[in-house]
Amino acid sequence: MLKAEQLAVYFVMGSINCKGMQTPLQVLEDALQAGITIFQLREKGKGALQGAELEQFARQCQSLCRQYSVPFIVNDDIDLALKLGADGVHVGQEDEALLEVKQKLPHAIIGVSVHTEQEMQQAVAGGANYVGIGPIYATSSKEDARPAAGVGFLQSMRQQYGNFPIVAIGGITGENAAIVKQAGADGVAVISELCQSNDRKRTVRLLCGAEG
Ligand code: 3NM
Repeated sequence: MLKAEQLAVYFVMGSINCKGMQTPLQVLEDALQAGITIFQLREKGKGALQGAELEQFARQCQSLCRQYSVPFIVNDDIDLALKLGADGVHVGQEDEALLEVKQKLPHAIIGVSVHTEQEMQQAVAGGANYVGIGPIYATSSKEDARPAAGVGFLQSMRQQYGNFPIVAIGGITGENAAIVKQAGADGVAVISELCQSNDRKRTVRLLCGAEG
């Protein structure tokens, strides 16, 4: 249902992350054209869309992702994911319990953020399809982000969990992506690096770990 390769370049975005000349939908389409492999709608923070506006925006994102055959994942909002028939959801430790999420969305891709061995163990045993580990480096895109953890925890989870799909997040750029992948991540998840890029094809290549 989810291949680890699909995590390679994981674009996370909400409308407030796009402050440049392009609209959020233009940013998403450009990123899809550039070759992102999975997309997560994370509509959070001050000024985030809500209700009918959020639903409309989410449907537009979903439709773009479909055109490029890229999985469309919804952050946190299980009801929205259900309503839209999203390909998946991503939940944190504070969000709905994994068991409930699986009951509500038995066929969806389920990602869980983990920060400790215990959380990792619970996510894997509970049937998560992939885990997100972060923040690896300092980030300004998440208000309540924990301190940067570096690649140590990621490395040790890779060693303990064989080929279980892992995506790394937090402060990842074209410059440090190769280090993160070497440490064991199947892919890198980014907000700023793609939202703020002037050349998304090049950014995607760099995030893949390829030469610019
Ligand atoms: N989750 P950027 S860090 C959404 O640590 C998110 O779980 C994180 O944004 C975590 O690529 C983060 O701009 C923000 O650093 C990532």
